Amino acid sequence: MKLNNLATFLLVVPLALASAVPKERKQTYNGYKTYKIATHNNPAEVRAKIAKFAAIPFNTRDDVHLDVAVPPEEIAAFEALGLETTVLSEDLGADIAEEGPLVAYESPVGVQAIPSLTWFNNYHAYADHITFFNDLQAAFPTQSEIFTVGKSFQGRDIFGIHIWGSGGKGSKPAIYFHGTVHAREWISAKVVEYLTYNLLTQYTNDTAVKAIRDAYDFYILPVVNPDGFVYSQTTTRLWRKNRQTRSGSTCVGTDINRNWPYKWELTGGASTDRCSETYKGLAAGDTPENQALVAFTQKLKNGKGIKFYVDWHSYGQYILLPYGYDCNARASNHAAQNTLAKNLAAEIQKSYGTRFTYGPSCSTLYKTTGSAPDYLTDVGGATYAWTIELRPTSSSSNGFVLPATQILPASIEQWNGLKYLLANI
Ligand code: 0X9
Ligand code: ZN
Repeated sequence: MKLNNLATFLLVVPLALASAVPKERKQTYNGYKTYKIATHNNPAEVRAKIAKFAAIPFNTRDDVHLDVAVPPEEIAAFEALGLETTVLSEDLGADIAEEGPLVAYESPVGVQAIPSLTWFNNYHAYADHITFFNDLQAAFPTQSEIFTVGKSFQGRDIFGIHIWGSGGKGSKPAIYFHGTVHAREWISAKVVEYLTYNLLTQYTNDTAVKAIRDAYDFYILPVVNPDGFVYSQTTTRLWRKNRQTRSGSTCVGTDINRNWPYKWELTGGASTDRCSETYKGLAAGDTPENQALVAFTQKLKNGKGIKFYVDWHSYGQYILLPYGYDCNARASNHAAQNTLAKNLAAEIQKSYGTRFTYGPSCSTLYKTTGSAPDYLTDVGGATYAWTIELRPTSSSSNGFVLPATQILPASIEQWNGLKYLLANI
């Protein structure tokens, strides 16, 4: 082979190989219409009827209704089925456009400068979430530090911030938050970041904040499923699980909130189908994300203990108390939990009138096995371990896709709620 031919070969072959590898393109969802289909306790029948469609189911509880996004070319045939439907949205693509673009974040200028509140006007790429958190910590170096608990399946750090008060680092019981275990629930990272922002910036301005900061150590992880979160931003907006591959299946992803090693083995609250949105894994705790979170949870338990855990999700506007694994099981301090949740809902409502429903998670929403709050309660020893499902309500829209204009109000109402909560536990 002559040299110039070799050069051509070297240039062309990699290009040809590259084009042979399918590159995943970003899913736009333009023209997708979303529906709520009534299932009347027979979701299998509805699922069978729509099996031939490329419609994407996007809710996890389907005994009452199954929510689906139908591609434009299938809308006529789907409607001809005559199912009992309500239209949630005429165009999911338009809703995603309203959610706004991922705006580039700019670090504040100056030594120990506090990031701008404009962070909460838009959604941002995952890399910017890391920078924002680092910037925020750097502005309060004597009261906080960044930590990592381990790595995701694809090797990203699972990070958080530890914030302490006048008692010094690690001297008080833990307030422990996880955000974005479900990739598509973007509002969860934002709300958790807003709470973090205020815990740090209001310490010297607000005596109520000083009191809660001095009473607890805070451990806040805004994105515990970084691989899924990145994938929801680059490729499939409605991605939920992690991005773990397993031999013998083309379906990707395990639901980290069905993988915790507690009541994992029970049936009816998770799926053994690898393609399901609630796939539980092959064994309890067989996701790297869960292993990292379990190890860190044990560390907190063995330290000063865990006073309050919240797993921040969306959507539906719920405050969910233990347990998920059994609809009749109640925490030993259930009465106190219920009163607190009731008062929290009232406090949240004061800001913008947003209504949150509260109660034990299984009986209020649905059964879940291997979920975080059950583990935190019975194994982690947390006094309270809740799930909070943020805006919007479950009946209004494409819940995971919340317009950027709602980031701040959704965050402020939780901040006001949190101040109440932590002053009353
Ligand atoms: O299914 C989940 O993991 C949570 N809902 S979501 O729509 N964000 O996926 C709910 C977890 C709450 N726990 C129970 N219902 N048991
Ligand atoms: Zn969720």
